[in-house]
Amino acid sequence: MPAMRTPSVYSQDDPLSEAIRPPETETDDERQTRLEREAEAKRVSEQIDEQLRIERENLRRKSGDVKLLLLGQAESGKSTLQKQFQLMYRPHSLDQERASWRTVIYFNVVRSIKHILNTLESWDDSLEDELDGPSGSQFVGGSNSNSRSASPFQGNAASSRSIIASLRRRLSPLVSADAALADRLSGGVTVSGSGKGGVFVRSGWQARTIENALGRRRARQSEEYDKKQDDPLVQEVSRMLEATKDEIRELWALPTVKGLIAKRRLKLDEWSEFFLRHITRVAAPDYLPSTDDILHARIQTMGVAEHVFDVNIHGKSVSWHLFDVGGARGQRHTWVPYFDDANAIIFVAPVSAFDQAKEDPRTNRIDDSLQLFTQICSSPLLKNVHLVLFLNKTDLLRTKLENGLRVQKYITSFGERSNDYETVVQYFRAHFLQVHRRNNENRRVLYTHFTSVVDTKATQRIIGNVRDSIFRGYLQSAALV
Ligand SMILES: Nc1nc2c(ncn2[C@@H]2O[C@H](COP(=O)(O)OP(=O)(O)OP(=O)(O)O)[C@@H](O)[C@H]2O)c(=O)[nH]1
Ligand SMILES: [Mg+2]
Repeated sequence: MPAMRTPSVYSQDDPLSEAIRPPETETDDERQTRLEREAEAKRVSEQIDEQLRIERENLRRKSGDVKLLLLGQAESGKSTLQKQFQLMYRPHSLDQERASWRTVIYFNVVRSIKHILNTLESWDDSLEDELDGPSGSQFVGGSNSNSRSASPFQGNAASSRSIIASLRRRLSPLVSADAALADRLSGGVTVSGSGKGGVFVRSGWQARTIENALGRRRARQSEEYDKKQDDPLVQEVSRMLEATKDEIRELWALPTVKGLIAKRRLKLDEWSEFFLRHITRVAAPDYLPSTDDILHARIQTMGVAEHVFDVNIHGKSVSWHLFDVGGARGQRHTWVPYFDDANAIIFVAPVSAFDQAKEDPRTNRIDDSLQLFTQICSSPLLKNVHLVLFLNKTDLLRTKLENGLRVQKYITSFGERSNDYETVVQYFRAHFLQVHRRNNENRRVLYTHFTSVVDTKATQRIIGNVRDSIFRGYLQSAALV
């Protein structure tokens, strides 16, 4: 057999490498020619790949499918908007998932209680001063207005502390279900990330939560049998919720808690407040989430989830592929592969977030949205894409302004403008329009909507409107092909 070969970059075991291995007698000139030849071959190969990609893309276009990307920062409302599409074009599929949303909603509730208790603990000693001192609250009226007069610390701090301690003790088994629920939702894999929800989820988790609960049984048992099996963890949490619903209500009604919210020492997410307000219903033993509950449930998206809907237009059914992306900073690199054959984008920007700086404490969330929107508008890959902007969470914006929160405090350039809803939304809209104008070589149109995507009736009307405008643009571009 041959003599021992010297180590080389060409694999010794791979027969293909062996075949293309340069002869050991290769001169410098020969080597130069070979490298040039190889570079040319690589270029040709890449050209072929690109042609194949274009052909695939043309085929896809001819097939008539529409690709729509939902983009925007974390918690902007993309997945909620996706649910509205689902509700409109595949309502029975939401019904099939309904029961499994319980896991998410329980998780949202348990996380909220944990957050309240942790905040109470860290403020325990200074609560008295904080809540009884001169009021610096920006809030007037609403549920916050009576927080001071009703402070439990007026005269009886010790008893208030003991109430909190007792609530903490009684709620501790429920709170400790937090990790197990998180684990269940992430499909048994804990992935750390910057997102606030702390749990990442891929599409298809609804089916997986049930699968996990059943110990990933491989046997094909009858569906009837599967349906009867409920996740023991979810059942256990349900029992605990039922047993402690009075304590949860008590905690939520504590003047101390209301006071901390008013002072912005305790910051609760919108979904926390929503489910705590509805705790009697959510904690009922036979609880089945309503559509409204599902729209308010919060679970962070990981990667990109594709949803396909058949959309009827002028009597013709067209498949729409909706891509719901994870908006957290660590997730944004996953978007790019979806850019080059997208037909349309809905960019979702939460305008209620002007007082927040979540992922990066130095960046106001509206600023983050504007920066992201700049990148989207200026991306060469997206220059022919139909562009729609949703200025979302207008309901929450309205409430914040009604509660006396001043925009100027967080966005100094707002200046002395009037702090009313109309002025504020138009001010934000103008900023987005400016970004678009400055990055608009193709003179494409930007369609803007003020939305609250948890509002089904209004959102479905807007979806119809967006569908028609995308379709008009789509027909025009198809005519040019
Ligand atoms: N009140 C109100 N809540 C909203 C609105 N839009 C979204 N939400 C809530 O905000 C939370 C976050 O919404 P998601 O749809 O999960 O956000 P996302 O953009 O998919 O977030 P990522 O998956 O992390 O990128 C959910 O609890 C929603 O119910 C809105 O217009 N009004
Ligand atoms: Mg999402």
